[in-house]
Amino acid sequence: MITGATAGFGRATAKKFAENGYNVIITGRRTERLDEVKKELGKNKGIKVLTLNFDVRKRYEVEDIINEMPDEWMNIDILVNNAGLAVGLDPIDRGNIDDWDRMVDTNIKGILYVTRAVVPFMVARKTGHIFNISSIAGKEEYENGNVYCATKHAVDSLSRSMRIDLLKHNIKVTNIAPGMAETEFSLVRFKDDRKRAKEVYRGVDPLTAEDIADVIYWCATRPPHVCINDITITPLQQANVHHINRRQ
Ligand code: NDP
Ligand code: 8X3
Repeated sequence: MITGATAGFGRATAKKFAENGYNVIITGRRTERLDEVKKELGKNKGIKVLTLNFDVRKRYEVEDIINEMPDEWMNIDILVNNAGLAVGLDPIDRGNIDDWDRMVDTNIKGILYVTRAVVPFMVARKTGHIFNISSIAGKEEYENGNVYCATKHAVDSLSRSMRIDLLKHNIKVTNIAPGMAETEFSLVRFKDDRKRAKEVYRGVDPLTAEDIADVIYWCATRPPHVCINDITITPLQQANVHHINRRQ
């Protein structure tokens, strides 16, 4: 199950797993996009695709839709908690509180609601692998990143907590911390301001969604006794949130 599979990392990850013979559950809010991705994934012979249309912020919707899945889909082996977003880039004294709510509700509460609904099935089977998509913004802070950074720090922390709590149940937990990657992320952050979104990647060859999908797939296909706990991945030109070697 991959949350937020209608774009970016989630869509590329769904494609990677489908190409490698996995049945996939893809989720998101945009129904037309879910249908489009399902059609694309369906080209891989012998695999099944289930689309679930929900907003990860809506606790009861998440619970009901996951609990009402057909029985054959209940045995989720891998959960990729990917749905998330940044909205705005404002100093703490001028931040838009609605933007803050969207980030906290999606990036923290969304992961909690989905994990709480899916993981009991993994615990019952004593197997499973959870991926949480955090960020380098979950390792460090940058100017005006305040609330987004805080939500991703929370994800980073939750990954470690999940690993501890689920240790006795044989469940792997992997925290993924990507740097700059060109997806719909900046368009969402800057509310469809294409010029501002493009400027983020000026003079840099950013990561692609496929780069992240490759890393997730690699982690998921290690031998049973190996758990990759945490991976930070940035473009060659980015050392951390502050140091970027842009071409002039
Ligand atoms: P995209 O904007 O391209 O994709 C985000 C996905 O999340 C979409 O499929 C969207 O689907 C889904 N989503 C957003 N809000 C909700 C919601 N409330 N309920 C359900 N689904 C939702 O961004 P990325 O692929 O870049 O981002 C994926 C994750 O990676 C995020 O958590 C992001 O914070 C993180 N990240 C991104 C980086 C980057 O530079 N791109 C770097 C580090 C981390 P829909 O709109 O259809 O609901
Ligand atoms: C996305 C990467 O550096 O824009 O999480 O916060 S950054």
